[in-house]
Amino acid sequence: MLSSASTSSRFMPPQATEVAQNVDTLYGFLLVISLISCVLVIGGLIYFAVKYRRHTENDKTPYISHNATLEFLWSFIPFLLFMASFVWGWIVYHQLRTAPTDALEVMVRGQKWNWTFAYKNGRTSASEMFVPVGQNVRLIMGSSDVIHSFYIPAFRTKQDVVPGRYTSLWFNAEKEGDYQVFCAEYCGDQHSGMQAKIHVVSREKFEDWLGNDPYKDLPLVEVGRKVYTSRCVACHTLTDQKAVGPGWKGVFGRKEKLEGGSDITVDENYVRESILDPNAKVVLGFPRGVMPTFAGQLSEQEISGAIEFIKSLK
Ligand code: HEC
Ligand SMILES: [Cu+2]
Repeated sequence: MLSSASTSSRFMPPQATEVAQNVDTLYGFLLVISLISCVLVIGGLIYFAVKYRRHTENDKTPYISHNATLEFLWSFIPFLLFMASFVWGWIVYHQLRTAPTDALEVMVRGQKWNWTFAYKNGRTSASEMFVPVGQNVRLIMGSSDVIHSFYIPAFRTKQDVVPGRYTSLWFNAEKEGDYQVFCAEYCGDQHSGMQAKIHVVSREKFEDWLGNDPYKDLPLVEVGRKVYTSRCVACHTLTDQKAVGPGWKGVFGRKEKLEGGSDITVDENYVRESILDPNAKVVLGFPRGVMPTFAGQLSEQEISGAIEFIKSLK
């Protein structure tokens, strides 16, 4: 059988949880069984084709109706293998799906095109989350728009994130490190950019982070930069290049043409309204309803920060 060490280093992402090792071992088993079956079937096919090929004009193939022993073996051995894969798969699946009751719970929200996280003490973060090493963690996940899927390759676990209901997954990361999260359900233009990092750190580091105000001592414009890189970067550039939404360079103070024929000078009120009620005024040439509202998601400090940041992009 493939050793899990070699699978992880050569063909697979790192295994950061026990479940990941179990998934890989089962996967290795299936791979080896399939390989052996393939060799037996294709090898047998070639062997018999050569061995029983027509030698002379009047070759006679003996008539064989059946062979009870052989038929039993080629039914019963696969049956055992199928049952073994089923039971083994069921055990690993059960482990993958059943969260321990003592898990640290974190709320996760997917929205085009980023992930945000909320901890019980009120600490929130976007595009990255911190968890202590060796801790059972349960994510309770929802979507604000379309179906997304929270996928952590190194943990070998993935769960759809659906509007209108909560789904969950759990993990226990055994190794400190940064692990990549992908969205694994096509959710529009910037789907492939819908990523996050899970930082698995020591318990002290985690407690530090959890109690830490992420914007402490930061000037507003830097708060805005953080908001931008975690929440707006999927759709807005810092140049005058348009992406999904308008580029931000030089936008502040400019006269903006709107859908419907009117125009408006971009000031603090307009930016604030664009963040909280994006469809109130839609920039000419851009689709309505693509920018999600950030009402209830950004604090006043973050909104002011975003305004300052946009203002700074001359
Ligand atoms: C899913 C894509 C998307 C995300 C994410 C997004 N926006 Fe937008 N944004 C748009 C689109 C599309 C428009 C143009 C249509 C409109 O006005 O609603 C727009 C327009 C704007 C405008 C008006 C710009 C102008 O030229 O007049 C502002 C200001 C703005 N967004 C701010 C933000 C901020 C701040 C964030 C992050 C907190 C953000 N947006 C996140 C898509 C997005
Ligand atoms: Cu997505």
